[in-house]
Amino acid sequence: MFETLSQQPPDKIIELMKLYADDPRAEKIDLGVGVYKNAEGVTPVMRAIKAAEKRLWEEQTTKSYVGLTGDPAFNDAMIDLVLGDALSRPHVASAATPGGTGAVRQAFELARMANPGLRVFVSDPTWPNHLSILKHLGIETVPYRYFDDATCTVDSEGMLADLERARPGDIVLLHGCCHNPTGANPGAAAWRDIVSVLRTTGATPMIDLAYQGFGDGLAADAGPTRLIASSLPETLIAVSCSKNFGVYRERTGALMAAGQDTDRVAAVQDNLAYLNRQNYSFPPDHGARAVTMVLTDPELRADWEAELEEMRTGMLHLREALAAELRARAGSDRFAFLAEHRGMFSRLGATPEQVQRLREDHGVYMVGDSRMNIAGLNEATVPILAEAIVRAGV
Ligand code: PLP
Ligand code: TYF
Repeated sequence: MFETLSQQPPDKIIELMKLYADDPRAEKIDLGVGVYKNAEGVTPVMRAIKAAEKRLWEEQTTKSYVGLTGDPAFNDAMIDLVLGDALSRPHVASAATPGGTGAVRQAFELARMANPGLRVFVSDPTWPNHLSILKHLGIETVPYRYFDDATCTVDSEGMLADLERARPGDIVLLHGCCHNPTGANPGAAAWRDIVSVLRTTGATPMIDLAYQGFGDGLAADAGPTRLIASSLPETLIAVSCSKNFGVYRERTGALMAAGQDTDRVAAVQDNLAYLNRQNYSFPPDHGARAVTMVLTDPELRADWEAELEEMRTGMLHLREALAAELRARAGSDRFAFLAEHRGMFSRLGATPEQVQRLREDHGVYMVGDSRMNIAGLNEATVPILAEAIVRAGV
């Protein structure tokens, strides 16, 4: 029967990882896949996670099943991290999922169960896996304008005009902070306008929150999510712990549904358990348990927040350094947006040919749409990259 299967389109980011690994040049620079790296190019196990895992190893007496929506303490701790005081607990349903991707997938399935004819509005561009999962599920997507290529900022006017076309029963997918792949994010006023458009159209917001703490800080990065969830009748939130806890391969995340009507929230909670059961029954627990310990133990939490803050400010310094090097070498301010973007990524605005030239002539690896992972840089490689960008004619 397998003769009926055809080749699937490859994941461009994972393909680039292989290309980079096969390049023998010592001076190559990896700005491809979105994993955080320190100045030595290492993706570390965060200190607090390491301590929590040690404690888990010492104290854990069973690995028996937990529950279909995961450990209640994990869901409580994550709701507190993401939503703070924006909503009280009865207003939020939550289930642990295998990573943020698992949460995204479950959110789309839940929305499709609620409205089989739904459309999902996605930013142009968005994380390629959003589109690929939606296509796999047979859900119609509607792109909305997002990125202004000329200024490398959010095209708020275009975005709001396109979102006005959403209807009740549609989902509007938003990146809660640190937009992937552009690095450009709506400002406070634009977020308020987005809330107004969502309110008038009656569409349901779904927020993908994969980088809380990587942009302007833990609370600031959750601000738009809190505003939306407290202002509108229903909000879906897909949360990833991969980046901000550095637990990528443990597959740790949560899908939350916030709602003003607590009876409906209870019905959603039941459906989240149902969906987990259909897809993988019990979600992974190890990463979730370590995250819970970090969030609820004051010492571990303080250490985690301190390390996360070092990561965040380190990336901001790299942004500023790169923008300054480019200002000096290009003799213009046209790369100033790099210091304004937030999170791990920035879209440089290079053509596919320039991206190829950067890779082949200079050993600089970025995704084909010219998305760079800023965390792939260090003090020594910033001027090298700036020189390569100018030489490649960007
Ligand atoms: N959403 C976005 C926008 C991402 O960039 C990622 C990145 O990895 C994820 C979701 C989910 O990540 P994971 O499934 O590794 O938690
Ligand atoms: O965008 C990124 O690079 C990260 C990591 O199929 C990633 O989100 C890349 C590809 C993929 C899953 C995660």
